[in-house]
Amino acid sequence: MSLTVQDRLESLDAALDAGAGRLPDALVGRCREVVARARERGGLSAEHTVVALAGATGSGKSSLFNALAGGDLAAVGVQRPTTAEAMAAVRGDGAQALLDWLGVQRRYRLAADPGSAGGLVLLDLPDHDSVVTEHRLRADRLVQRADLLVWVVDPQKYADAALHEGYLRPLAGHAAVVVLVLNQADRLPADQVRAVQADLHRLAVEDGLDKARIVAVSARTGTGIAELRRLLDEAAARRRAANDRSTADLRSAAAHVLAACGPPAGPARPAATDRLVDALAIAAGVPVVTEAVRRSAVRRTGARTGWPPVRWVARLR
Ligand SMILES: Nc1nc2c(ncn2[C@@H]2O[C@H](COP(=O)(O)OP(=O)(O)O)[C@@H](O)[C@H]2O)c(=O)[nH]1
Ligand SMILES: [Mg+2]
Repeated sequence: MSLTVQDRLESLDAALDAGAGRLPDALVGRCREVVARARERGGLSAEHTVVALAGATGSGKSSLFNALAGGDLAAVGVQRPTTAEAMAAVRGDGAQALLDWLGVQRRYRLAADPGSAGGLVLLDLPDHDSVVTEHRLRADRLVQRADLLVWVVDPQKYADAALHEGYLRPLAGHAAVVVLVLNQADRLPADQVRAVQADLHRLAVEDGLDKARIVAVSARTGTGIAELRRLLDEAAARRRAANDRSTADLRSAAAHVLAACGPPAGPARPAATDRLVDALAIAAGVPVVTEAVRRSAVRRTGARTGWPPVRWVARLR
């Protein structure tokens, strides 16, 4: 799909204008936020890839952060058992405005690595399941703003419903910018690591993240860390993750709007509806639109008109 992020966000914006007052307010509000975020990220460093280490309490995010950052941060360590505020390890100049937008104050510089191209902002997030609301909100904000999401899970909690239903399922269609890391692999024999990885893959498929990469690591022994670092370095070198994240967000938002519109109403469909659907088709990309229409058509079998507020359609005639 050759549509640019700019094409998509303008189309979605136009569709939201056309649908304002007729689409559910909460949906319009969420979609406006998606548009604003994509626009803001597009105005910030394209040289840097923002990688967030997200996950539950004790999964090992902070340990992984230190392992990935190498000796640079080892001296800093993590003073408290839980991470209250995000911390950034930054490679490459010119990330200040991006870090301000992310709202991350604790910043450390990573040594330049001659073997890796592309700027990197590696973030250690507070726990998404923290008992402290403020920590949770900080984590959520960064989950929304990061380019590439590394979800850190452990052998005990990898199947938690709170993770899959609350965080991974809403990221359906985002597989290009999601990596699932099974940490603490040292706690299992090798065959069980493979079994858990396979089960995690099964759950990821259910979450709509079929192609998300899965890596087994141990922050404690160092197993798999080089592979994970290589994966992140490759993403930084490609400089595509910010674009891919915004594209996935905009497609998903457009598909939700389209689903709220219902299926096409047939030959008598008014022109304004066509315009909105065209705008959404551009925002989402045709395959997503087709899929959304099909799903909503199934859900609304029997509905006589595709457009939710029949009143609105009537008013436009
Ligand atoms: N066995 C083992 N323990 C780990 C590993 N990674 C982290 N831990 C331990 O798990 C606990 C929580 O780690 P931490 O990095 O603070 O997790 P966070 O809450 O996700 O940031 C600490 O006691 C770590 O030493 C690992 O790969 N293997
Ligand atoms: Mg932590």
